[in-house]
Amino acid sequence: MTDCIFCKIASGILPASIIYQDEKIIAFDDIYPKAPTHKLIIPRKHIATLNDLSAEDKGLIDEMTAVAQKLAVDLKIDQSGYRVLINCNPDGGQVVYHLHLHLLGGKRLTFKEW
Ligand code: DGP
Repeated sequence: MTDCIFCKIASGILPASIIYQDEKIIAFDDIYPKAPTHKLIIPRKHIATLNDLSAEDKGLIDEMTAVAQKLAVDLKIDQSGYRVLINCNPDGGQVVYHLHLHLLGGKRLTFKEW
């Protein structure tokens, strides 16, 4: 997707503070952090929303949550706690239409983060 911000980050056209990458997944700092730790975990493949995840993407969410789990340990928020969430479409608060997990932690979270 040529005009997708997250595709541009995944392909290196746009800069980001990347903290993890493999052949399918990339993770980087959210530019507008809502918590002391706020990372985004995205597939390299352009998938607009959770609604667009198909059978051919089987296992992808598992891999993304496995990256969240690993980052929580690396960032030392696994024991204090964290939140992983996906916003879908306008009522879900989605702004960037490229599937992503938010990983939030480093403070006692409320539901005011969204
Ligand atoms: P959502 O509302 O779930 O679509 O969240 C999109 C997130 O993406 C939001 O927390 C801010 C972040 N974001 C938007 N543009 C950029 C960008 O250019 N770079 C980075 N690193 N994050 C971005």
